[in-house]
Amino acid sequence: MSKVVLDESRSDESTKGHISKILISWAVASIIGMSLVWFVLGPHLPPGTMTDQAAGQQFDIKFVSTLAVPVLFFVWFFFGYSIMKWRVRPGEDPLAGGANIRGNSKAQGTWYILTTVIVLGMAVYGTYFLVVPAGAGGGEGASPIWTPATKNMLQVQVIAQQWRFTYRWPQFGGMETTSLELPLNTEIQFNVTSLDVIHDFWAYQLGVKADANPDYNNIAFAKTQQTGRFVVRCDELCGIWHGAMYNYGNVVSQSQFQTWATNMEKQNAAVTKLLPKYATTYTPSYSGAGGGYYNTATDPNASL
Ligand SMILES: [Cu+2]
Repeated sequence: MSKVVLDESRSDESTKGHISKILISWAVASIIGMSLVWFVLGPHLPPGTMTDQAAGQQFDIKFVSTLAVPVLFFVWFFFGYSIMKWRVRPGEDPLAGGANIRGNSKAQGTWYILTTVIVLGMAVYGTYFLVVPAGAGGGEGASPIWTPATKNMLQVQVIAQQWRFTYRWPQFGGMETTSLELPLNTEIQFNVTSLDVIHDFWAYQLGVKADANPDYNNIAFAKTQQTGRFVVRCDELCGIWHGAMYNYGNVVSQSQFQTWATNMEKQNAAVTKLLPKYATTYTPSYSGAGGGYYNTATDPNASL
């Protein structure tokens, strides 16, 4: 029979000493870790700060990541300390164990209260920021709950179809472009729709990711605050060329944008005339059977 040896550090009397050792090292490491995540990693977290929406999302990720540090460290520190101090050593009876935590109402109570506060707190935080700042760039449907304070917005209609995005500009004669240029320091209203299946307009660096559904106008807002290039991807599996359904856009100065838009309007004038009148959605049900989005006179499939 093996001899039971319990060293002094495993007795109930020294429990308090163990706990304070764990708590002090955990607290110090947590403060360092949280500062590193907030100040060093934070500014590099996705999706950047090109729009107010993107900056809001970056803040949320930074905030939640910082909160996660003490939780993660507590698990690691408790685990590490347990292995170092309380592991069974050769010759010890594994069943002798240490202090029994079961039935310890203080430990249980603390655990219940702390985890409840953390989970409910994050649920409230997440729900608030999902609704209040423009649906967090996710698209709020046809009648948004939250709208920006300004009425002075650039309207951009995003039209998805297999397998590309095009953009219509009701404030520029209803022209349609294949590229997306946006002016700096401007509130943009994206009206996202689809001509065929479900797509998803994901302008990564703009912090906008809104589903594009046929016969539906999904509205998302974002205010540009930095110039630069951004990528637009389809983020809803939409057929065989889904993976190739992406392009790039630019946030440029307001004067550059004006030049681009007026040039495009002139260049596209002949094509714009052939397009159906600007509307929030385009489906066969809007223009009668057989026509749909396309002009029946030129659409080879109109008789199908
Ligand atoms: Cu798609």
